[in-house]
Amino acid sequence: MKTITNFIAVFALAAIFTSCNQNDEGGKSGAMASSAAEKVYVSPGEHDEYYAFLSGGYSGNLTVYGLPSGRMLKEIPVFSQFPTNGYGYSEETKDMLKTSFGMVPWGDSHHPDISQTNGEIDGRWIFINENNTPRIARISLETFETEEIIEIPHSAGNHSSSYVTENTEYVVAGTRFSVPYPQKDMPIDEMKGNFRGPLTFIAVGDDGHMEIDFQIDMPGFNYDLSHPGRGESHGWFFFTTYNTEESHTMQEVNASQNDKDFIAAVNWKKISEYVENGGGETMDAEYVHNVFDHDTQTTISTTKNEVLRVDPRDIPGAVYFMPTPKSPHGCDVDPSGEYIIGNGKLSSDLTVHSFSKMLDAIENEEFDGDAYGIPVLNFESTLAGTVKEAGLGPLHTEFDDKGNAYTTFFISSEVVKWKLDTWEVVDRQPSYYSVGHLMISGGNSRKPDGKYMISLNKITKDRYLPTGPELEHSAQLFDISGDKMELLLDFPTHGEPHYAAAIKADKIKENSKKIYRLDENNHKYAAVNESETKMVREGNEVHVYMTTVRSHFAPDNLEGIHVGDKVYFHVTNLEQDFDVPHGFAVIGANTSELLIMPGQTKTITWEPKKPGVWPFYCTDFCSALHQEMQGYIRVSAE
Ligand code: CUK
Ligand code: CUA
Repeated sequence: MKTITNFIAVFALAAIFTSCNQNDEGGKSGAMASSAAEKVYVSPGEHDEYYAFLSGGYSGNLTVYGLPSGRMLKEIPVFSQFPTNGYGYSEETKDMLKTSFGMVPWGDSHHPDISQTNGEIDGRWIFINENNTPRIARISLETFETEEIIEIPHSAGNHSSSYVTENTEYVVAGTRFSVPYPQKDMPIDEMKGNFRGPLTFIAVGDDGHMEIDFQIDMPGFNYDLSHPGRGESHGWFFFTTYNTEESHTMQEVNASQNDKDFIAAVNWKKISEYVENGGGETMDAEYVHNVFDHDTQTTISTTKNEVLRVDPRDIPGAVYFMPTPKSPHGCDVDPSGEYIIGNGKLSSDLTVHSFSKMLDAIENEEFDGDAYGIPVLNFESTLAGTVKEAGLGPLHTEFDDKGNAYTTFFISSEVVKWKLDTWEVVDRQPSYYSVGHLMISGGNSRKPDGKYMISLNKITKDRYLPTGPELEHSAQLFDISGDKMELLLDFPTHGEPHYAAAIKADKIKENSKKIYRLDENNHKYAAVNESETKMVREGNEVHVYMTTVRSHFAPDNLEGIHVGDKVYFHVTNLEQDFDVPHGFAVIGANTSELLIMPGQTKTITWEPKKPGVWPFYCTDFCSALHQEMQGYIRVSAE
């Protein structure tokens, strides 16, 4: 009953806070606004200081912004088909979206994380998780293209992902919904004690290649978010849990009975050694692993059928639970690696655990029993401190380079700055409205930048010109270099920006690839000069080897095609000038258009439905004679 009352209290307060925010305009008056304007102004032709990568949430993609300007530079398609450049539609890329459930052309992306070396973000790749049909993608920060997607078997709701360890040894995946492990048909109300929550560790090679190394068979709780250890706690990974009640119905009364849930502390180094020495057992698992091969410009898709399961109870010292109050959501580790912050989303306090106290408590066996055979550490034994009454509904914390932490409060709609070690609140700023994650460049690594913070807000309301009932989400840029946070800019985002990652532009911009070389094009259907163009019939399939260069296609008149044929247009862009893509679209296409970058070959299929003479054309305005880039296809009856 007490829990219910607390819950109602929290939401009643939420209503008050929300209405306060709406009365406050959050605008800037004269002098302040002009100083903010100067700080975000990037002159025409100049570049931004940072790249920021924002998750696209239910768009399934990743968007790239420049900071401090807030200009959107690019949308990178990851888990969703993307008509703008044909990703997921073209023959070369559609297998990137293959899963054990078949082609899944949409995803829900949450948490991007940049690869690291020695605990610092290094700008090689960015990883992002898919929550709905559990997957992890790796995107190259040289090409800004999705290069690899691996499905996570036995997971349901891959939310506590895709965070990387200090040297990108592993990227992790979890399961937000506990499930039968392996899946089977059984009564839902027999969940308690029978469902499991496997956590998956995916090894990342020097070339970025991902392989599932092992899966830890954990009790059937909901594994919500995670964070790797840093510095002294490198070798550990921390996961928040909720619904440790294992209730199968989520009416808040059922799932929030326990005053405390757990942070699971996983010693992955120990488990990794155990596995290297032959530990663990293989179990059936069906999952698909897709890799884009730059040489042949095609996706290599492999179906796998087993995974290595480890039982943490077989490995002494591998996993512990730290009790953490009020359904913790975010789990964050400070740059030194000493403090582990659990944000109890139904609380007004923040719980800070100490890594060194945790090790002492393990050593001295200060346990309060166990949960399914996993030792539960005594709450007081690991507690470093509490940030008291900081706000309502804490979700996520990041850090600057001066020993400060910044926590978002969803319900009271604000970002609160507080001091590590003393736990005192030193500043707070409202967010418009209801912030989820926040992001500081390098703020989840050993070396945060401490210059800008962005709050990623869940509710937009009145921040922009109205656009009907559906509004884009909103991010806000703050200057955090001084004592007080200063709001500089609002900018709209595409899809829901759950989380973001940012990096100094000079760490990657020199490596950004400019062009695909024609002499390195080993695509099976490439025509690397006009003399190689042709039309080849194989039964009902017609392969057209086509080239495009300013300002014509070759061939540009096609005859001998019939209703009932399946035509493959393999289009090679012969340009070797930077930034001259050509497009290709054909009337009645039921897939997409193509956007072909110089040096590349891309393919779409077309199944003509009606006899006649039908046009195709270039969709990208490429020269003064762009409108002349056209052709005809004569289609005869079957
Ligand atoms: S999150 Cu995914 S529900 Cu707090 Cu990381 Cu937005
Ligand atoms: Cu090529 Cu327009």
